[in-house]
Order: sequence, then C-alpha cells, then structure tokens
Amino acid sequence: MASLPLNADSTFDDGQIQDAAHNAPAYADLSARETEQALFTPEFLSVDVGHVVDELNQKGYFAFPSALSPEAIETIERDATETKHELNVNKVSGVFSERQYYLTNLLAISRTFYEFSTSPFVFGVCEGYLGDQFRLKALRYYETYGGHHMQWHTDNKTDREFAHIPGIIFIFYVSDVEDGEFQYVEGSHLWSGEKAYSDYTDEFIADNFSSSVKSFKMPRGSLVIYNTYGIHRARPVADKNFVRKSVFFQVDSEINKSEPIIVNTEFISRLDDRISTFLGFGRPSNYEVFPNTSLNSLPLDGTMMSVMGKYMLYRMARSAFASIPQALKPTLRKMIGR
Ligand SMILES: O=C(O)CCC(=O)C(=O)O
Ligand SMILES: [Fe+2]
Repeated sequence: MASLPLNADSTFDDGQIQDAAHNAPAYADLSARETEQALFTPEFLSVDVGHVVDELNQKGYFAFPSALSPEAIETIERDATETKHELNVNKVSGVFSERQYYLTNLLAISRTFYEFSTSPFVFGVCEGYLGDQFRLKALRYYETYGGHHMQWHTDNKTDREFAHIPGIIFIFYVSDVEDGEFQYVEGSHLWSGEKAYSDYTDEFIADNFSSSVKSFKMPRGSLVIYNTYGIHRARPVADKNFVRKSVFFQVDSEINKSEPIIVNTEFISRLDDRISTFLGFGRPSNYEVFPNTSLNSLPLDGTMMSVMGKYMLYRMARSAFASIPQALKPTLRKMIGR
C-alpha cells in the first residue's frame, strides 16, 4: 500500500514551523513525516489516498475508525472548549444554538487542527477528488446534545439554497460515538443532483433507501469523508443527557465563495498557492456563518444558570462593597481575605 503523499510539495516544511502556541503540541521542530505521525494513528498512516478517492467515487464516502491520534484529538478538544462557558472574554469563543454548541473559528485557536486540515492527506484527497482548485468553505467544532433533530439532507448548497458545487466534507469524532452517529445513503451522490433540493423526509428515506443507509458508530478519533451530494444526517437521539463531539469541514471546488475563514497567522509557516487558495486569501467570503445565533438561542440550562448566577452575585457584591464608607473597607477586606 502506498503511504500518504509526502513530496517536495508537502504542506509541512522541515524546520520551518515556528514555535507553537501555548495550546499546541510541539509541532515546531517536527519534520513532515513526524508531524503526520503526531496527527494520525499508525494504522491510518498506511492509508492510500487513491483508495479514499475511489471510495468517494463509488460509495460516496470513506470511513476509518481511530484515524487521528489520541493526542491530536485531546489537543483539539482542549483548544475548542477552553472558552465554552465564558462570556465577554477577549478570546475566540463559540456559540450555543439550542441543542448544539459550535466553535467556528477553530483555525484561529488550534494549530493541531490547522496541521490536519492542511495536511498532505487532506490536500491529497481534495486534489484527487476535486482537481487542482479547491477551497475551504466552512468549518466547525460542534457538540450535539440529545433532542436535536437533523433531517436527511445534502450539503451541495450555498449558504441559502441548493447549488451544483462539487465538494467533500471531512468529519472526525472527538467523542466515542455509539449513538447519534453520522448516517449516509450509500450511492445517493450519484442521483441526488437530479433533484433541485437538498432536504429529504425521514419517510422518503425509510420507504425507499433503508437498505442503503450506512451508520458510522465509531470511537473518538474516527474519520468520515463524504461527497456533499450524498444524502446524510446525524441520527437523532432523544436522551437529553446525550452529547456527541465532532469536527466538520467542507471543501468545495468553487473557490470564490465561502464563509469567512479566520486563521491565526502564527500557524501559517508556509504560504504557497495551494494553501492560499484553500484558505481563501484575497477571495470573497460572503456566505453567512452557520449557525445564525443570538442571545435568544442560548439555552438557560443548569450550567448557564450557574454561570449567570455567579456573575450576578459578583456584580451585586461589588456594588454593595462600593457603597460601604471608605473607612470600613480595609477591615472588610481583611475579613474576606482580599
Ligand atoms: O454531524 C453529523 O453527523 C452530520 C453533520 C451535517 O450533516 C452537517 O452539518 O451538514
Ligand atoms: Fe450535512
């Protein structure tokens, strides 16, 4: 079996990667091969990119259990969740959209994710499947909680509607996924384009394609890649305590449209044409960021009540302290140990 396409064109340039951010593993002094060894499991390192492209062509998907190394997954999870319950912090943070949490700007905070998404493996698959021009259209770390319902759909669309734009999506699991897993209608990428819509009812799939539905229950670190024309969903889970953690990114052959991509420049140790096109340097990025949220889509659950409760207590204590006569403040400070 051929190994990953490491060549002179490799994304990683030995010795050029500068010292990492505080939250990154030491990619700084790693060679291209060592970087891949840090990102992937030994089993995944022998995957042939040509085989992945064949699977995408034939079945519409490629799946590999435990593809990313436990260390890479742990770092990405830490990077993505550091500010999850912080409000008004001057750092990159995410949003709650009812029964989901999203952190879109993963490339602004996770060097490990940057290394993965620009890796020779990812670029090799994109090139093999989409040709020599492709662009990152959207990305996100997301958590899905029980009670969320995602209908069957395709992802060949703009931010608003169905569109004929060839593309592929990479999803990797950041938690073990025994329930609420990704599901894909095998072969549907070959015919869904004849329809001019993206959404399909549960009944339509159950009545016509139940034997073609593939379900991907896999451990943390597992990877699925699929053709955006294929019909898919995350299987709904009713249990309110359920949590599934994943990372998603979409790569299209349309290079003049995308959500805005916000990257930490520290991660870009080498900027060739391929990376520049992939990240959309100087190109329009007019798609609306998904999902569209506001304070009203933030659920007031136990965790958020505790965050808000602590905030209210702090503000009330502060204003009570401010109204105390100046002469009493030192004694009071001593009493509360501040
Ligand atoms: O999380 C999943 O399993 C599917 C996600 C998906 O289809 C999407 O975000 O478009
Ligand atoms: Fe989708």
